[in-house]
Parts: sequence; C-alpha cells; structure tokens
Amino acid sequence: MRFSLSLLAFAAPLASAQLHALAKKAGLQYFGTASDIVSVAALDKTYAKIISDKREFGQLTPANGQKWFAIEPQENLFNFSYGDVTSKYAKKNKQLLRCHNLVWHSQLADWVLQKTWTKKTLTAALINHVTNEAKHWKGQCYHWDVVNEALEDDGSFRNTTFLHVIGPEYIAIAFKAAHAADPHAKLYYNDYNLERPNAKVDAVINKIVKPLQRQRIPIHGVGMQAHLTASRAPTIDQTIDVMKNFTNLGVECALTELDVRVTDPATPENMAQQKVAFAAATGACVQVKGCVGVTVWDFWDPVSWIPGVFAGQGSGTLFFPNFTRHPAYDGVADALKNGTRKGWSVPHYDGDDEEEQEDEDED
Ligand code: 9MR
Repeated sequence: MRFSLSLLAFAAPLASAQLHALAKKAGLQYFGTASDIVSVAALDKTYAKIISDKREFGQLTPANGQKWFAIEPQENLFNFSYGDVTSKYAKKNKQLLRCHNLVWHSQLADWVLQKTWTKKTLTAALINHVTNEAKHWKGQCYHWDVVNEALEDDGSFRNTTFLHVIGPEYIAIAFKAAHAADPHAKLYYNDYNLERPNAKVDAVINKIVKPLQRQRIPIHGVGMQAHLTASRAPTIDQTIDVMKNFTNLGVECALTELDVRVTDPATPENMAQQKVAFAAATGACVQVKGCVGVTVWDFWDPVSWIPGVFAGQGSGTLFFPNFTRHPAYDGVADALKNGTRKGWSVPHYDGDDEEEQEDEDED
C-alpha cells in the first residue's frame, strides 16, 4: 500500500507534463527551467525524467555553467566543460538554450578582481572573454544574457570593477562583442526587481536599451528575472505595465528566472499566495505580445538557491521534495490556458481549497 502510494505520487507529474506544450498553445515560444547540471549521470532520476521532457520544459538555462569563474578561471585560459553539460543535454532533448551570462559582477574569476587594470587592458580582457565564450556556443544560444544585474535598485549603475575601470560603456562593448561573435543570438540585458514599475525599470530603458539603440548596437530583449516573494508579489497589471514599456521600445522581453519564495514551511495559505504570484507573472507574459517565454529558476525545491541565501525562506519552485506539484503549478497552467482571453485576471485562489500534495512520504 505504502509502495503504491509513493508510486502514485511520483507518477502523477510525469503523466501529464505540459507547461511548454501549454505555453506554445498560448503563443509563447517556450516554457523552460534553469538547472545546474554538473553531470547527467548525477541527476536524480525523477528530476532527469521531468527536465528532459520537452512537453514540460522546452528550454534550458545553465544555472552556473556559463559564468565567468567557470569559463575563464585564469586569464585567457578557457574551459567550457561545465556549461557544455547543459548545452549538450538541451540539444539531445531538442530544447532551446538560453545562455547565461557573459558579464556579471558576481561569480567572476578572482583574477579579474585582483589584477591592476587600465581602461585599455580591462576592455581588452572583457572583449576577449565575451568573444571566446560567445564563439564557443555560436549558433546554439537562442538568447544570451550579455550583461547581468548592472543596475542598483535606485537606478544608478552598480559599482563594479567594469564600471569603475571602463565606465558605463563596458555594457555597449560587451553587446558589440557578443553580436560580432554570434550574430544570430538574441542579446538580452537581464536583471531582478523589474516586475513592477520603479526606478530600476526606468534605468533599464534610459540607461541601457535606448543608449544601445542610439548607437545602433544590437539589443533584442530585456530579461526580467522575477525572483518574487509570495507575500508581496507584483500584480499582473504591474508586470504587464513594465513589459509594455519594454516592448514599446522595440525589444522583446522574457521572464528569465521565475521563482516565488515563502517563509518555510509551506502551508495551504502561503502556497495559495504563491500560486497567485506564479499565475500573475505567467499571465502577464501571455498577455503581452513581445513577451516571448517564461523560465523558472529550477523546478524542484531541494535544489533551489533560495534557502541558502534567505534564511528561513524557500519552497519557491513548482515541485515539492517528493516531486508532487505545488498548487502554483496549476496556477501557471491556468494562466497559460486562459491568459490569452482578453481581460483575464488571476482567480482568487483560496488556501483552503488547495489540495496539499506534500503529505506523502518522501522515501
Ligand atoms: O542559481 C545560482 C546559484 O547556484 C548560485 O550559487 C548563485 C550565486 O549568486 O547564482 C544563482 O543564480 C543567480 C543568477 O545567475 C542571476 N540572478 C540571481 C540568481 C540567484 O542568485
């Protein structure tokens, strides 16, 4: 009995995998997930079954494998093996690849921070990094997050080594080099806290997208990371508002790292709040022409980055530790199924109505 119950719990999500299939029907290009695939053999078998199913996830993002520390750990010594695990996996499963990222102040290599630079030498090192990395995955990256998190929440440029030594033009330099190395990849600026109108959204428009466009340097999209908190998530209208501000500039946008954290443990109430937030974000993308897809920042609670960074918070993905689905999974599916209906708004999800799925034994 116990055996068949846990079998049931494991079988349910696999039987009707569907988010990417629903996203395509809703007019999006993909529904995807980030994953930190270090080696395919090391993947949990149930996890592997879900992530390799294209009907569920039609797009993958390497959560860490393409970052500077991994790619160029010493100056001009390149190692693409970590990122290759995910790109090969996506290729094998016929999934789109969102590449992440070329330039970021975090998870950088020590040598970049330690060396004494001039504007000229750091510019050369930046171009060398972007060029070599983008060339390695040339033709494979549907999108590239060229520059990640270059702005503070108040709209000022983040004070990184690149800003400090090169100036804000490091952004244009990176986009130019990425385009030269991989002319068919869609080039994105990617950041968090862009899901409701604020100073950072204005800065993306005025300090990044418009200046690049004025210089005729290709920028094709804005990635809205969407690391949300269930108790204070943006409304669907707020997110639609921002998305339209971006797409009105002639660039596309995407939700690139969606997750919705709660104060652990998961309860019917916080899971209902989370469901609203996931549905609102997804529904906004469905309703805005020019929002091309949604990526969750991994789909399984045990591998989420959230508890490691926000003590006491977590349960931010779509699948519980035992691989049953959060209520939010149905919220996303609802938004994908109904979001195209004019004026669709997120239903009032009531915690008491939710079927809690996490009661099953996890062993
Ligand atoms: O998921 C990534 C995690 O494994 C790393 O430890 C972390 C380091 O900052 O980066 C995580 O991914 C980040 C992404 O690259 C950029 N946006 C924020 C994500 C969560 O921190």
